Amino acid sequence: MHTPNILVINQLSDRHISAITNSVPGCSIISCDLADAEKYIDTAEIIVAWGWMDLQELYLKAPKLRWVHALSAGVEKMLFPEMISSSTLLTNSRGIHGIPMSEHVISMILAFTRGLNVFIKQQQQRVWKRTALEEIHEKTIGIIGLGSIGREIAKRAKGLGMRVVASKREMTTELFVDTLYTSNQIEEVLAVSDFVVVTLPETKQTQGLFTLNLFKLMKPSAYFINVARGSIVKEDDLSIALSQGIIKGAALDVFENEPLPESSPLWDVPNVIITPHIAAISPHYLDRAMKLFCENLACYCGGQEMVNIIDKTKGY
Ligand code: OXD
Repeated sequence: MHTPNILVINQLSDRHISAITNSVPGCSIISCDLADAEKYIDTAEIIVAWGWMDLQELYLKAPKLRWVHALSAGVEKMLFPEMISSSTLLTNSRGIHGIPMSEHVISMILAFTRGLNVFIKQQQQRVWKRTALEEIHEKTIGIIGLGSIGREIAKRAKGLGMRVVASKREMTTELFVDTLYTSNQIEEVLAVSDFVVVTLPETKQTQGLFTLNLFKLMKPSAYFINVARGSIVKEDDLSIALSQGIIKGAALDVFENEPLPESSPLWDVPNVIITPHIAAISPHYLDRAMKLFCENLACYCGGQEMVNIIDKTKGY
């Protein structure tokens, strides 16, 4: 079996290093921070890093590199021109985000329906005041960009008695979706949804997709939840939609600029829950990511078909 040199730009535990060497005995692994990676780049055939790391400079100094693997689902920073036009393989960690991200989305929906966003603020001010509350039972969730994350959200939403509609590029048979639309029919999803959840990848087609015109198609009572990428939403338009009551509220985990600048109007809009890009965080994340990488590594070294290969022209 082929035994490559692997440069992992993340600190790995002994357990993770053993998992790699168990899947391909004889391979060599360096685990370091981005600042130190240049020292080891000469011999690296595989780089494992996060999709938000700027690897362009390192990439240009890597004579033996054949494969870059992202520990994240997003690979936006890895799609620089030299990478796109090269034959370097690019893979990501899609498929491991479903559990934490669906739990995050359901918790945002429950936070709005049970008034937690209001009551937590009131508690800080020692205020005892009731407000109108809702149920999620028989409410409609609309998942824009149904994939492995959306499917986990759909499963949990169905379990809570919700109606599930979704949009997706290709039509498939979906166990937990009541009505599936194509990606050209997003309007239909927006019109019927009480909660709109974005789980699209960032691509040229999805950048800036959510403008005021789309928010205007949503119900005024509806909530918008973005756990995908901030660039998919025109943030100024979202602020207008929220402050003018075009939609009721939003739970936002991702932003055009991260960290969200202190000057952003979104901090002050009522009915907005802001989280710092944590929807996928889980104590099991790295274990799942390394398992996926090790399985792919065994395929790479054994000449078998690999999974999660990014189509660099499409961007996902
Ligand atoms: C990812 C993320 O891309 O968590 O993996 O945003």
